[in-house]
Amino acid sequence: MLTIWTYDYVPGGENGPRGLVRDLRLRWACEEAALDYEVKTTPFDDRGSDHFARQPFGQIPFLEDDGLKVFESGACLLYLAKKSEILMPSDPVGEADTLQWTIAALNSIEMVSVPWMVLNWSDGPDNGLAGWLDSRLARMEAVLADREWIAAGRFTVADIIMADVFRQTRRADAPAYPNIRAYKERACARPAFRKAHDDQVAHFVEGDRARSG
Ligand SMILES: N[C@@H](CCC(=O)N[C@@H](CS)C(=O)NCC(=O)O)C(=O)O
Repeated sequence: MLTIWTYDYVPGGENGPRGLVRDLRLRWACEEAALDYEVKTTPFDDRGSDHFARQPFGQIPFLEDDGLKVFESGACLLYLAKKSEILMPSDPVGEADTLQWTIAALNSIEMVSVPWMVLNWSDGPDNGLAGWLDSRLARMEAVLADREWIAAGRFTVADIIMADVFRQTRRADAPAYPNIRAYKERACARPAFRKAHDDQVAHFVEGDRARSG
């Protein structure tokens, strides 16, 4: 049985992260591949030494599989992808394509979009990183002009990470990026995404009850 670890609580409200917390990536992959999993929690408020022992930055998600432990959502996704061809083709060409786009989502898009998002809080959307982010989004807009899914000619784990990176980046919703928006909508219409999303939201509602009770 796989265990996906997340927080017991994250702030709610309109600008809170519920529905965007990165354990969703792992839930989504397990749902797509019909892998059995459970969800366990670590405290959001008091991150103790046992949390840092499992995730050196005190973040979530992290994954356990029969004693084996993995952190970093990208590493967890690639670990899960080894368990099911639904997530990553086993032929060398399809596998390489899936790997390269998984890393591109993390290391070429998210590495720009997260710093942009942080600056957005203080300096607004047209902050000093907007041009850099726009150049990456414009390239993705062109790439997505003629493909339904990002790698291997079909849905793979690379779509889970790419679509989720776009979900976290409000700038990707700009009118300049219709292909990105359509891609994100395709991904989010998948039953596995909807289940993962709704389960995460319900998890944090339940967490609220536990805190107030
Ligand atoms: N690179 C990490 C980032 C993980 C991350 O940012 N997790 C957020 C939740 S979505 C978190 O734990 N934030 C609290 C913090 O950074 O202290 C990954 O992809 O797993």
